[in-house]
Amino acid sequence: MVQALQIGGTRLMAKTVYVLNGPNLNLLGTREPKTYGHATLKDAERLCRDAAKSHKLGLEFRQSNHEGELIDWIHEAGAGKASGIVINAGGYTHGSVAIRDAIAAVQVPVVEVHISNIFAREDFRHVSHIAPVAKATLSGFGIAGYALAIDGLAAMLRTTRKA
Ligand code: CA2
Repeated sequence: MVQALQIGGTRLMAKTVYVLNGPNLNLLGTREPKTYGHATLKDAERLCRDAAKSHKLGLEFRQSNHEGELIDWIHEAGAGKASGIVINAGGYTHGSVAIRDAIAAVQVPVVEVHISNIFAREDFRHVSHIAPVAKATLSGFGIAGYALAIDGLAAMLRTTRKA
């Protein structure tokens, strides 16, 4: 993992992407295949590792069933450990003001990802508290959405560096 480095007077940006997964995503591939497919979270991690490697980015891939732990990780990523965050907040997407506030508080770009198309499901899933504070949202690409989110983040980081 490459973190922020100070060389002389020059501060180099962290080149790691944090991929954070919320509650119940550890169950991926074991239940509800019609909605989430047969792939596991480990499969999603593999896709992320390949995508990050292709962009010469490091990867931290984590899952938690606890809101506070996810918030701690967002703070950690924002405190110089990461250059961007990909987050699937699971059910917290539709209910957690605290996760939304944590995302709004960090300076790094955040991309929201959902395996299923949340807009084609129950009404309560149509609202994301994260979307208004995220740079982008991907929803409905299955686990391929994770790799697409890293591709998009890498493109954003390239643009930011040139500016
Ligand atoms: O589509 C997504 O990625 C979701 O973020 C998944 C969440 C759901 O609450 C969101 O509305 C959309 C649920 C994650 C739970 O995943 C399971 C996977 C297999 C079996 C049971 C749950």
